[in-house]
Parts: sequence; C-alpha cells; structure tokens
Amino acid sequence: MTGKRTAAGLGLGLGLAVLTGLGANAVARSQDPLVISITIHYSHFEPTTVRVPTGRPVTFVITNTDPIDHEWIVGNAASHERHRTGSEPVHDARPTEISIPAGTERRTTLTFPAAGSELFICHLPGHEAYGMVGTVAITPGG
Ligand SMILES: [Cu+2]
Repeated sequence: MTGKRTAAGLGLGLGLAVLTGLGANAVARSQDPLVISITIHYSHFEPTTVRVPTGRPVTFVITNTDPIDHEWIVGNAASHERHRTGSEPVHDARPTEISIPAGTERRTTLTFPAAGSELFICHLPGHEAYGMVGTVAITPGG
C-alpha cells in the first residue's frame, strides 16, 4: 500500500519537475499554464476571442456539448489553408490540432512565441462556413 503511494508521489514530483522546466522556483508560478475554457455549442465556439500572453503555456480545455464531432485547429492563415484542402479525418498527434468527439472534453497546452493573432477553426465539412471560427489574440507577456 505504502509502496503504491510512494510511486504515485514520485510520478507527481517528476511531472511537476517537467512542468517547471529547469526547477527555478522563482519563475515556476508564472510558468504555470494559463487555463482557458472554450465550449462548443450548436456548432459555434464560445468565446470566439481569447486573449493569451506570449511565452506562457496555455492549456485550452475544449468541451463539445454537441451530439456531433468537432475539431479545434489553431494556426496562421497558411496552416488553415492546408487544412481546408486536407483530408486527415482525425487529429491527435499535434497540440495545435484537436479532435473533440461528440459530448467530450479535450485539453491541449500550447505556448505562443510571438505577438499577433491566430485563428481556431473547425475544418470538418461545412463547419467553418457555418461559423466555427475564433481568434486567439496574442499580446506580449511579462
Ligand atoms: Cu465542427
């Protein structure tokens, strides 16, 4: 019993060590991921604009309340153009491309290096035209 608890504690410790990078406690707090929740309802994102700072991990918690599957793909204009003509049915390998099956929640953590704006779009057929588009506004972080 105690052996199991110790192993779990070790795993947690290792996870925290990874999250805080080089173990510099002074900066650990500002490097904790910022959590942003996005809900999908009636094939629309809510909110449609989210604001993030540069250089800080951001965990997006995306909840699909619809009875159909959706995607959340974030990137610049070029990456979206690639997805409009692409044929990948399911996304899981990249943190910028998430498939959210009907009635489920998915999380992804990203860091935006440069200020500016990117779009998040569902590229399933017809969904972008229906309005499944949102904006990530990226401002210089402290
Ligand atoms: Cu969709």
